Amino acid sequence: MTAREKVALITGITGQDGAYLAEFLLGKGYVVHGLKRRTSLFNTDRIDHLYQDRHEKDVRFFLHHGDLTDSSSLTRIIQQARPAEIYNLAAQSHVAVSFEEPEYTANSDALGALRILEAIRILGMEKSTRFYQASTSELYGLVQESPQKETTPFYPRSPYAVAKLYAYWITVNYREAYGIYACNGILFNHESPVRGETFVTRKITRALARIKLGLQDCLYLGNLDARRDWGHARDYVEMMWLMLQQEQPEDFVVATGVQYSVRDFVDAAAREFGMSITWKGTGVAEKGYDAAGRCIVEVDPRYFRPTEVETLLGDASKAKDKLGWVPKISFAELVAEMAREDLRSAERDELIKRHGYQPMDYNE
Ligand code: NDP
Ligand code: GDR
Repeated sequence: MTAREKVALITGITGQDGAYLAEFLLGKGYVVHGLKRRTSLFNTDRIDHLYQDRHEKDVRFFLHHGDLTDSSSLTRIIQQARPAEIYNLAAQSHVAVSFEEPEYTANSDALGALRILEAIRILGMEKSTRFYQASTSELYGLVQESPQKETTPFYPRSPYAVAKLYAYWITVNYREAYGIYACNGILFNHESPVRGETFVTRKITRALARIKLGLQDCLYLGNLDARRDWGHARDYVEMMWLMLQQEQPEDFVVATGVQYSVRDFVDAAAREFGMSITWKGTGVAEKGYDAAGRCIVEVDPRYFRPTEVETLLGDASKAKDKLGWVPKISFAELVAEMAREDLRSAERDELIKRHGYQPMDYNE
């Protein structure tokens, strides 16, 4: 089968990675089916530019209502779409939220993967469908060696990571037990201008843009010392696809091999806005001041997690050696792109405000 005729199903298509992957696969000539949840407000902002009216000719992009917690919808959609590749990106993906909704997180993130693998089996598609599982560097949690690679032992530190650990192993088990072409991409943190607004990078670029334009006074953060290996989502979705194009299914770490702290990210983003931050105090009393001496960053213990992942650093040598993959977008370019896009949207809000309308800010 040529790539032109290939059909893919993406769960989590309305999320950050789903949007980038859908665009990438459509660019390769795929027919793309996406699973989206029913929500009371539209949740398709990130993929609206890909939408095609069903009445158009040669439609290659289809959305279906479904949910990872609902086997019937998953089985039906797989039966209808008969995808050659399934990318399971859907998840309750927020680590802090998983402490508040541990059971739902397990249901969607752990059992969701099982439900899809069972659907493949029930429909007799073991030999015709390849499966990608969105695994995560959070599996390493309390790290046992650094940098982390495919053979590094796991030590999950949140209900999210524990649920993803189940999904990781059920993917390996269905590969070994039933011969399904199933792989785990162990992806380290990856960001973009469409990153969810409550993940730390986007929270920072969005807040600093608004502070610069006088729309907000202060950015409240949790652990400034946490260290992450941050890449760009555009680079990482390419690896998801590459992993499904091999002869044999395997698991891969996807990372940049460079690590920064949350504080470093704040400094880098501030520089993009022409601001500089002076840090004073330590621990919960640490604060960041701008050149005019105004406090614009404060630590709020509300954002601390019951068990934290202090440091993650990936070694993606296997991806480089076997698939020739290396990230193309640097940390500096990532921060610059996110800052630029958030400044644009803050400028829109500022214009609206200047003309007498006060938009509500529901985001934290
Ligand atoms: P997002 O949170 O941006 O997107 C998650 C997607 O899953 C959204 O489309 C969301 O729908 C959907 N979803 C959530 N719950 C359900 C459910 N019960 N049924 C169906 N759909 C559901 O995540 P990312 O795009 O950043 O991440 C993609 C995947 O990769 C996730 O599984 C995440 O855990 C994993 N991952 C992410 C990393 C990262 O740094 N971004 C790193 C490693 C792994 P809606 O839009 O309606 O909320
Ligand atoms: P993470 O991403 O937990 O690594 O999970 P997040 O951006 O939420 O946190 C990164 C680190 O920053 C610290 N932090 C804060 N985090 C948030 N969200 N808000 C804050 O105010 C804040 N202040 C400090 C956190 O404590 C943490 O140490 C992401 C998700 O995309 C997962 O789905 C994915 O599996 C992993 O990345 C790899």
